[in-house]
Amino acid sequence: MSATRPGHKPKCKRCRNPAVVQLHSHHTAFCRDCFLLYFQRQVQRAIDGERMFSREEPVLVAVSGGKDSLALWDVLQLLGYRTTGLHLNLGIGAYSVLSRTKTEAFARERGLPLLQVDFGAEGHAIADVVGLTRRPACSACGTAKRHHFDRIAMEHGFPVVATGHNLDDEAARLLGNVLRWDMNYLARQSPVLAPSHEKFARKVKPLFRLSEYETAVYAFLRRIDYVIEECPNAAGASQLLYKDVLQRLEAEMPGTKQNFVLEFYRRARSQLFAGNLEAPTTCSRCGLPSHRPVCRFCSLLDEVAAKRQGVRPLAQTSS
Ligand code: Q46
Ligand code: ZN
Repeated sequence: MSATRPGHKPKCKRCRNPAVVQLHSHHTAFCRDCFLLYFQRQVQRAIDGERMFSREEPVLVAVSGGKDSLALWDVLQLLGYRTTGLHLNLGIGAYSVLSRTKTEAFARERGLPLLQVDFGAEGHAIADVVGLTRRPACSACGTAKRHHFDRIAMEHGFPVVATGHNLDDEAARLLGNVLRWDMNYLARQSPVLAPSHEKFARKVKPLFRLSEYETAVYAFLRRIDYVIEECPNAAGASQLLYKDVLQRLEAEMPGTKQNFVLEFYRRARSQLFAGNLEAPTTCSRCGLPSHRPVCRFCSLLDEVAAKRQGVRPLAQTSS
């Protein structure tokens, strides 16, 4: 962090009014209005620079009720895009109840359309799946989320699904992938995942240039009421450790996270993986994209059904 002289009140770099936020990684400071403008411009730059979507395309925004996804929905609306929210009620106790309440209130207050999927009603509440299969919660949750993003996008005619992943999420994910040298995941880590299958929506991350701190400031300044509590399953997740390590590096060397992620996208990724992505085929059960004959989600449902009946699953779940 850069030191501020005692009694020195930072000024907005744009308009010279008193600043309310300092961004050390950009060596700058902004007042409220100029920060909101900066935030919008960063999102617009991400959308245009990565050709995420056009103004004509309807965008399905995955909204959890947390600050990032609600900030994303808010800024896309302000920028004039055609958005519909998609909330997945994961079935993780009080956390899911609160997440749904905040998401519904956000949509209602702004008159925005919201689609919902209830994992409990679909027979795979995450708490039940974990209890039955002993799978790590986040692995089951991620599999089910990806399935429903594609299913809802396809059923409702959305060519693109936007998620609220920010720079810190991308940096933590990149660090994890590099530490394991997971070439498959590295190849798929991108601000835009283009459809490689007719039933595969384009996945985009318009907040990838903005840090978690910046989205928190945006949500605060825009008075967005979001779920502050983390998912109880996030505690102890390696992602949090990676974020902590990266934050310590960032504190000593502002701009580290930005360089790490943006240079990976700008230079390293294309050189390492040009044309190397294996296209998925089709799951024989649900008809959605899959890299195996029966997709991970259908295998998960098999496993849950088998455990409920006390028999072995038909499709193996490991790949
Ligand atoms: S919601 Fe699901 Fe996260 Fe909770 S169970 Fe893990 S993946 S931590 S973004
Ligand atoms: Zn399937």
